[in-house]
Amino acid sequence: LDVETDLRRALERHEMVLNYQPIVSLSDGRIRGFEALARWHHAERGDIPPSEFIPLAEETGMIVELGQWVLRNACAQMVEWNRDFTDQGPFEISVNLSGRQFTQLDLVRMVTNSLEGTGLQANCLKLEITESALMENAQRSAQMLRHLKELDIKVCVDDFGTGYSSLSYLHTFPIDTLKIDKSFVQDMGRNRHNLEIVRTIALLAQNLRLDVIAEGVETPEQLAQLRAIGCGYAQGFLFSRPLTTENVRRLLAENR
Ligand code: G
Ligand code: G
Ligand code: MN
Ligand code: NA
Repeated sequence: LDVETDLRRALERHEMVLNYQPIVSLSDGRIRGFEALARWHHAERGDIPPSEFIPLAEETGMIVELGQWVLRNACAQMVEWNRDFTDQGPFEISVNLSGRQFTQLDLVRMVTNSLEGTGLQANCLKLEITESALMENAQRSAQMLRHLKELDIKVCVDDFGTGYSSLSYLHTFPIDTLKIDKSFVQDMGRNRHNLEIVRTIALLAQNLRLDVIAEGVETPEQLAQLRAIGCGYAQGFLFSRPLTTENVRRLLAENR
């Protein structure tokens, strides 16, 4: 099976779609934005999860084309919702970048093209980069982040707490948001240690003037603990699973 051909065909045949998971402000319960999550409904093989096809796309180099498609589509979608739901927005759209995408030389141009091509306001776009991808080459990352920030977009460190950030780098990276990895959030109730880790990350974010999002929030108990800690934003099945575009539209229409 030729994965590269398969991936290319997936885009042409519209087998690839984006789902959107709401990110909620804990201060007022409003939707702050959405994370775009790629889904592959393969015609013969059924659903293939991103944990499988993203690494394949990286190996074959198809990640460049796929990433371009994701970014462009997510930006276009957000222009539409920000136009149709001015009562609730403007929303931010978070787009994941793999390590390989983040080191792509023409990333800045790709982002610029997506913004100009869709008309999305730059400060409505947030790129999510994992802590480990950022730390792979911290100096090069700092430089790439500076170029991205010149576009006036936002940057979120994904899966925070699972990599090895040196605090001195964190301080010099021009980032906007820390997203606390779900492994810590999901274990808060059972494991006192993880509750303290979440509290410490929230405090760190506060001191560095960064927004903080807890991901993987599934229970009202976790939500209560996050509120008590003073965590600003949350994302997880408790609020909503990743939704199809039709279901996001329905949700926003109901919220009016
Ligand atoms: O949605 P789900 O939990 O299955 O996502 C699994 C992983 O795939 C997550 O780490 C997520 O960041 C990643 N992922 C989902 N969509 C994209 C995408 O469009 N681009 C990249 N690079 N990663 C994605
Ligand atoms: O690595 P990244 O944070 O980009 O991945 C986000 C993934 O987390 C998505 O695949 C999404 O489906 C998943 N996710 C979102 N909310 C929850 C949740 O409450 N519980 C679990 N187990 N997974 C979640
Ligand atoms: Mn993410
Ligand atoms: Na994550």
